[in-house]
Amino acid sequence: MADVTGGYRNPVLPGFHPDPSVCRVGEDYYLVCSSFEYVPGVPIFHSRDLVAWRQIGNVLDRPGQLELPADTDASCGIFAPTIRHHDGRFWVVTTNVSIGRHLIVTATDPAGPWSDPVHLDLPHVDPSLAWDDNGDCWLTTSGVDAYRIDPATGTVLEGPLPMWSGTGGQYPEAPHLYRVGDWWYLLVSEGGTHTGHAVSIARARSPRGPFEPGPGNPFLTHRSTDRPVQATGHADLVQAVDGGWWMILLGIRAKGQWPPYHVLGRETFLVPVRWVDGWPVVDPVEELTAVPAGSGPVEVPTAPWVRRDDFDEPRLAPEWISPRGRPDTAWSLTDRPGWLTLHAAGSSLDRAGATLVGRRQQHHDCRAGVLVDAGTGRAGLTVRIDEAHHYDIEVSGDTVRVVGRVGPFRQVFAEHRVAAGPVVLTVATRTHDLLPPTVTSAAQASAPGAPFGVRPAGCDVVSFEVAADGASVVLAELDGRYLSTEVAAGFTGRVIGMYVTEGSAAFDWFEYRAEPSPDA
Ligand code: 6LW
Repeated sequence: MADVTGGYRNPVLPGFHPDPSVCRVGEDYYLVCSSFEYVPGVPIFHSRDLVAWRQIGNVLDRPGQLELPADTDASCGIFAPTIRHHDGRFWVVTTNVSIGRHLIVTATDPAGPWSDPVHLDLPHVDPSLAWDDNGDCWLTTSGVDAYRIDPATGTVLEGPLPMWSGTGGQYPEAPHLYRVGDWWYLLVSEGGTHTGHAVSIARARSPRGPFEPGPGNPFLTHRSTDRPVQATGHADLVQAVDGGWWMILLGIRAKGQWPPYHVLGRETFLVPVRWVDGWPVVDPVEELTAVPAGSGPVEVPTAPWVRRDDFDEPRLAPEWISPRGRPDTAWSLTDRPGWLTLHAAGSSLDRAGATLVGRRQQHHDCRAGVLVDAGTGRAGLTVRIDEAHHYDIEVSGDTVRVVGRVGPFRQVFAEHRVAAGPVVLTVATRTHDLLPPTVTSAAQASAPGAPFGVRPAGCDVVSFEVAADGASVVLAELDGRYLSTEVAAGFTGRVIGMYVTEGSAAFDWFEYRAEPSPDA
């Protein structure tokens, strides 16, 4: 890691953390982002410097708050929350697109508990809240429309009032209203969430408008550039303790030869904001951002980035997520103390309903391993985007198998015999931008059931290892492009997860480690 005193490294929240929203209370910053079909919903993070974020909980962490129908599609569910602090309480508003409703929850402690939701049956997505000097609460949505509401009951008192819809780009969305001096600023994203993404601004003397567009719109976009960070948009502004302003936003980091692929989903970035003639101005978003010494975030000392869970705590840590639901009958930390026991609820990762507990892949180069005792069951470790895009290493009986599912295709890539008992299963990813276009590892070439070479120059190689009987073997190396957003589509990114698809299995530990790489 370079010495960047007075600077910081982006993304500040790597891995699939899109649609970020931020607020400050005193010296503390809180950030939320989208969770889609995963539960618990809406991860919430705390920071003192806008750079180092620690997850303190999930806003929607119990079934009564979050209804996700069993047939919720991948990338549906919870979209684009906004967090604000008003009148001594935190407020989060978001949309559950799977039931077509916005919802508002509140808390006095952002770590929770959060209230039961108040629902609003209004169109569009990306709701945001702002309070004016009269105490009126304004809900804004994509479109861009405003409603005056009673946030305690969800009653609409007035609206929709059309506001300002950007400069003509598609999908005007992610609106946020801010009072700055005598003006109300309306921040809007447009151009769609992919490479056309852009951020524009307008202002008015009242939330009702009329809005006057800024002179430099869009004031942030990376469209039609070859910058390493792309798709910059869906932004939120925050004023720091020292009076300076910052903007958080989503972006993607694509890898590989043309066309590039992104595998970590949309991530959260940070840029300093300066005001010029009453309008916010930002520089392009860099992975390494220098800021004048003393004027803002400083680089946090980097220890090796490791997250290990020995499952010794009475509760699951907040970063563990599961697609569509995690019924109490499907998992336990007490069946076998010190182990996470999973019970099969479905027989295949190819369909919704399988028992899976995972975390976001946050680095292009990483290793994740588990010690699993599958007993008489079938259990493993998967790298997934959704039910139709995942690579798995699993054990059942004396056989460890590597399986891939991509679109309509399913393939067993390797099978390997082990003695009965717990095994260590590992997945590792490494970027391959600099290697020649075709690489076939000796292990992969000799692996039974692995008939094809891999072509890893696209973005990364995902490799699968088993350690048992005192030996560690790489069973397969698979092309990571098939687990990218460009192939799978959707709004999420990769998740690495423990699963069981037959009987029960216990996991003693899970360790995730960022491996050294240019962007670690
Ligand atoms: C979200 C929209 C967007 O509602 O993607 O990037 C959608 N912007 O604002 C889902 O994340």
